[in-house]
Order: sequence, then C-alpha cells, then structure tokens
Amino acid sequence: MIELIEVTEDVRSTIKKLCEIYGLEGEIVYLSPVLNGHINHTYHIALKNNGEETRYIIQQINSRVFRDPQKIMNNIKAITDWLRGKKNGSGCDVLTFLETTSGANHVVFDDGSFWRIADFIKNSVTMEKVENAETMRRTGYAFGNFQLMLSDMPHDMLTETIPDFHNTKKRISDFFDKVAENPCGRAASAADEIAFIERHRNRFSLLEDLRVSGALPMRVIHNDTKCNNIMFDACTGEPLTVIDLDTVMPGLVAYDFGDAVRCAANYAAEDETDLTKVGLNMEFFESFTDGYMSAAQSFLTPAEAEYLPLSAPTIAFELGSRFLADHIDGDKYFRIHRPNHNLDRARCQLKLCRDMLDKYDDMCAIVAKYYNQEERA
Ligand code: GN1
Ligand code: MG
Repeated sequence: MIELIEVTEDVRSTIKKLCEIYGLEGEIVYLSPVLNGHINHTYHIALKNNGEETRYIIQQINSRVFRDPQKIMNNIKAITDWLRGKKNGSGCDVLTFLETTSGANHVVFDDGSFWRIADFIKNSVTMEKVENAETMRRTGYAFGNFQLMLSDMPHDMLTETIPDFHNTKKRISDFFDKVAENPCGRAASAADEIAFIERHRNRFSLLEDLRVSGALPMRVIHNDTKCNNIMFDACTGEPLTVIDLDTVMPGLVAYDFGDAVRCAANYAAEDETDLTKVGLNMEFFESFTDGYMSAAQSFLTPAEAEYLPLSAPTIAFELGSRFLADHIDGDKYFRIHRPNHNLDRARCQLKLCRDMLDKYDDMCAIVAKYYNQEERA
C-alpha cells in the first residue's frame, strides 16, 4: 500500500469511515489533498479492488461559508438532473455525486462536519492556468454551453444558498463597513487600495442597477467560473464537464463571463505579487469570447451582450474588495497560505481591474465582433 500523503490521521480515519458508509470497497492506494480551492476541503482518493483502481473526489463542505449545505446538495441534484434530462444531450459529462448505502448524497458526522463524494471523471485534468488561446476558446465554450443548458431552467427549482453573491453594490457597502470596523488594525496598510475602491464604487454598481431595473435578466448561472472548474480530456484537451456546482444560482450571465475572464485571461496568477506581470491578455480575451459566443449567443439578449465587457473589471473589482475585506477582517473567509495572502490577492485583482479599464474599448469591439444577433434562437 502506498503511504497516504499529507493528510492528518484524523482525516485519514474520517475518509476510511466515509468509504464504509458509501459501501466503497478496496484498499486506499492514493490519498492526497487538492489545494486549489479557497473554501472547502477537497481530497483525491484512489481505491484498488480486485486489481482495478477507481478514483473519487471527497469534500468537506465549509459550513461557515455555506450555512446550509443540505440546500447546496438539493440544488446540485436539481441541476444535474436537469442537465441529464436534456433531450439532445447536454454537450458535456455531468458531475455525479455518489449515494451512501442508505441513499443519501452526503454524510453529516456527529461533530456537524458535512461530507460528500463524487466520481472522478476518467482521464480528465484541470488547469490552474490556461496556457494557450485554443484552451481559452474551449474554456469559453464550456461556460457558455453550461449557461445555455440551464437557460430554460425555472429559477424556483433552486435556492439562493449565498444571498447577494455577486451583488457588487452590496459587496462594496460590506467592504466599507469592514474598513470602518477595522477589527485587526490592518486597514491603514491598504490605504491606496481603499481609496481606489472608493473612487470606482459607483461605476461598478451599474450591473446591479441594471439587474434591479430588469434591463438585464436573471438566469441560472454558475457563479464561480474559474478555469480550474472545468475538467478537460487529458488526451484531446476538449472540455468534458463543469464542476464546483456549489454556487449555481440565479444571477446575471455577465458574472460568469467576467469571473472567467478575470481568472483565465490574466497574464499572472490570482495572487501574483509582482504587479508589473498582472494584466489582461487580449488574445486570450478574444479566444474566450469566441468560444463563449459560439454557445451563448443563441440565448443572449443584445443588452446582455452589450454589458459583457463591463463584467470583467466589475468582477475583478468585486473580488479585490472581497479579498481586502477578508484581510482587514483577519482572514476568516478565504483560506490563506502565507501572511498577507489576501492583501496580495486583493492588490492583484485591483491591478487587473485597472488594466481592464485601460483596454475597455478594445474589449467592447471584440464582444461586438463575436455577438451575432441573428443567431438568436
Ligand atoms: C472561492 O474556493 P473556490 O476557489 O471555489 C469563492 C469565489 C471566488 C474564488 C476566488 C463560495 O472559490 O467566489 O471567486 O474563491 N467562492 C465562494 O479564487 O466564496
Ligand atoms: Mg467554488
């Protein structure tokens, strides 16, 4: 048996207990934490049974962030059933959560910890960073197609598990409440960033105003379109499925577009400290838009298309303020891996936002080039 890597005895014994509850047989030959998420605890596991190896993804949900994990699992069941029910197929694999021997899709232990297990999609890989324009196009297609498949799903089938998740206006108002409270005395170290957020808060409230006025429709969207939330075929590089369905809820399509762009089309990583490296890669932006529109333009209204470019600096701005609020609050929400990590993340996102504003006219021209209103169904 291969030594279990980097997990505590507690986690190892919890995972063994889970395997029993789910009726998973075999010897654990691989167990390793997956470190890319900031919220939940995720483990990759392989079991060997009769010479055959099967892999799974095991997760402990962070119930401080997701106050009612049961509602998340209900949402996920509704979404995955909906995708599987598509008459002509959903154009992708669908994430499968396993059932315990008594038919539940999760386990709650006596200490209140909430766990679930998903099938690992064979021969698939995730990417922390998109390396080339073609992968960027595929990333755009995957998220556009995901929205397309859910574009006719009635909203009342889902619960809003984190209210106001991408309500930038509310996020900024919460940010300034935290600055005023300044619980750890850290606000002074971010004076320039706080001034930047103050200067631009009105501009980035526009999407929320358009949502409230009804000019932009609410749809079922993913809400966390980081490029590492797509599983790609390890051989062909084609997108296989979209994962991390925890925040799938009604919202604006622009949120998904903007979040994906700020994640995958940044030259640098989300927490880059050398800000000269941070900026929007326009070639990647164009490929993403091309891929996204190839799936999404069949349902996007002209107004939705028009506001896609604004979504990218808006989400970078919003996330920058969320990271900074958490830094000021003493790092309670996003897991950090070094001191001042959330401050570094915030500075990176705000620099990216500035760079997007500089390139804004070119971004608008690219979206206009790929949105063909006649293609609307
Ligand atoms: C969080 O943990 P992860 O990576 O799936 C966050 C997203 C942020 C993202 C930034 C529920 O997602 O909103 O965009 O970090 N998820 C939640 O990396 O707050
Ligand atoms: Mg997530």
